[in-house]
Amino acid sequence: SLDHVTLAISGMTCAACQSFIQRTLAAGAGVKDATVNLMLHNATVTFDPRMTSPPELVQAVQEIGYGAATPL
Ligand code: 9UX
Repeated sequence: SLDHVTLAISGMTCAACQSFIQRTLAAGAGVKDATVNLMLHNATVTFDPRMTSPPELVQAVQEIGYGAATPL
């Protein structure tokens, strides 16, 4: 079955950041859905826990230059 996690995101200041982070998360192996909320500074991700994990999702966001933390 699928798991859900909410990540706190920092350094996200415009809609292009939001789109970039959302597309990065959505492209990850095992990610079924990713929604980034610019105003709330978070990301909600639905994922297959056999294929990825919250620490891997955090790392993917950090690798493109934003702060991320889990769980929120
Ligand atoms: Mo917008 Mo985000 O001009 O790193 S893309 S601030």
